[in-house]
Amino acid sequence: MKYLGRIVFAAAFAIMIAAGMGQAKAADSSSPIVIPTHNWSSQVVMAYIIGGIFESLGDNVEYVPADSQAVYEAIRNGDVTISHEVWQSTFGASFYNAMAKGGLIDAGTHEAETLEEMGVPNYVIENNLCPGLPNWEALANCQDVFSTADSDGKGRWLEGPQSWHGDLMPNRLNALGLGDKYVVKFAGGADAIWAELSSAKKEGRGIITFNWTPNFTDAEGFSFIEFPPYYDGCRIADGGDGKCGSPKGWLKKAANYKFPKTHPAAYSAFSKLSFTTTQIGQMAALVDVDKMSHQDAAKAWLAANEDVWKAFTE
Ligand code: TMO
Repeated sequence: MKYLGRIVFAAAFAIMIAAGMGQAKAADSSSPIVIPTHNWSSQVVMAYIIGGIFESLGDNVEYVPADSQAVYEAIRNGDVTISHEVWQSTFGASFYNAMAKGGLIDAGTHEAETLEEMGVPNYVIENNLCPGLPNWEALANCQDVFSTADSDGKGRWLEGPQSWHGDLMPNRLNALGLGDKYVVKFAGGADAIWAELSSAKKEGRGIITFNWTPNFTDAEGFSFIEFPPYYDGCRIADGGDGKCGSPKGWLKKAANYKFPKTHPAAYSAFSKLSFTTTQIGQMAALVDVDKMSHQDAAKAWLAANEDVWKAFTE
């Protein structure tokens, strides 16, 4: 009896503590969490996935199309709440600039490692279209293999939209002494890169494009060109001579500094959230291979991966 009494007392006490803690923990603000969308597929799908996770916690969410460089300033000043794909090579400088000015915090790093680099489809190497690739020095002897109708007899480097990189690739070509042999053409959007890759493959023709991993192309395989290794400061924009490739980099998350206070539950989930190379590649594939809308892709991913994302909310 005495023993049972103790158990009942202990149980009641545990309930009181639990209830008390529930009250002490501030609820998330009902003001919307503003999530940016950019112009590559995994980022947009992941935006809706994260929005879905926040909604499962009772939060309100808003999506805004945003420039992928200017977004860090927008997070710093509070117009946008988070960024969930901060790629080291393309956005590291903007991310740290905003952090230095104040108002933007580092909300952790995804498990996936990243690379954003020029490369060729595997058949270019397998069929030996440019002997010596993936070593960059091989490029000096095969500009003809990569020339196109609009490249003035030079080889074409098909870059992503200029909003991602600015003059990084034209600078790199010149720094490496390839400026007379190659010219950079900027794609209007990621879809233009995928369309070019697909028609080049059908024709068995040589092509050099900007690409990245994690991406849907990981599944089939893609060969990134091996440039002289990256080191901090090697780029012309960072004061270097520009003779370097892109870093094997990180993929971070950023948030406005007030987010942990205004939305503690959502912030906790966001800080725990981490995706792998395979998961991010699949998010892109749902759109770029399976041709789903970004929203439907996110719904399908959330439904199929509850075990992955529910853990972030606990
Ligand atoms: C920013 N991106 C993943 C397109 O290189």
